[in-house]
Amino acid sequence: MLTVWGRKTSSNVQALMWCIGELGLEYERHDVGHRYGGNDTPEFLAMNPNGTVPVLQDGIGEPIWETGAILRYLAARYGTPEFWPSDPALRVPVDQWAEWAKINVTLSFTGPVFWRVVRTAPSKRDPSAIEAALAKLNGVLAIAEAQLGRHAFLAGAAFTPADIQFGHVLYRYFDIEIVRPAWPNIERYYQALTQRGAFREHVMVSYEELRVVD
Ligand SMILES: N[C@@H](CCC(=O)N[C@@H](CS)C(=O)NCC(=O)O)C(=O)O
Repeated sequence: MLTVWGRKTSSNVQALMWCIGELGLEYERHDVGHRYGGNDTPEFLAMNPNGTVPVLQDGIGEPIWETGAILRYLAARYGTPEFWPSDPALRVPVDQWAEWAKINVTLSFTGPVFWRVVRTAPSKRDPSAIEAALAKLNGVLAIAEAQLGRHAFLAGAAFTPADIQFGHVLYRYFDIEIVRPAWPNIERYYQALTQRGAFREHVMVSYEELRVVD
């Protein structure tokens, strides 16, 4: 049994839960973080000194933090060779695109765009900052658009953790009120993700509890 600490509106928790769902693993999840609190207690900080979610514990094993590390742990322990190949030469594109998505897409979207649009009161929003952030994000998404023109999934023909690190922000990207260029390949890919049960259950989740209003 897996235990997850983290609220379901956290994008990183969503990535982890989507992975758990894809792998068909049993879990229990505790709402922690943001309005639920609980991530500044001595008990939580003993599990994760950063005070961030998610944290995963597999059975009575050591608690694990950093979503990328958790995904790799689950992939290695419970995934198929197609999901996360054991051959380093076959695995490296998966890790490469997963790292790329985490560092470029997530960091260019969540704070700079999503927070400025949803987690900022309308009267305090800064349209020029949002526009500049979208321009930067678009430069990164153009790389994904080209890659998805060549492959069904981000790292090739198979669904892998790279798709989780990239795809988990797409629900919010396509749902919030922003200007989006046409991305035919990303849109085709996103539509395919929305057909996956685990994506629908764990990623297509209301973010209204995060919204800041005037
Ligand atoms: N690099 C960490 C970042 C974790 C992180 O920043 N989590 C956010 C939620 S997405 C958090 O804990 N925020 C504080 C809170 O929810 O109270 C990871 O990938 O797991």
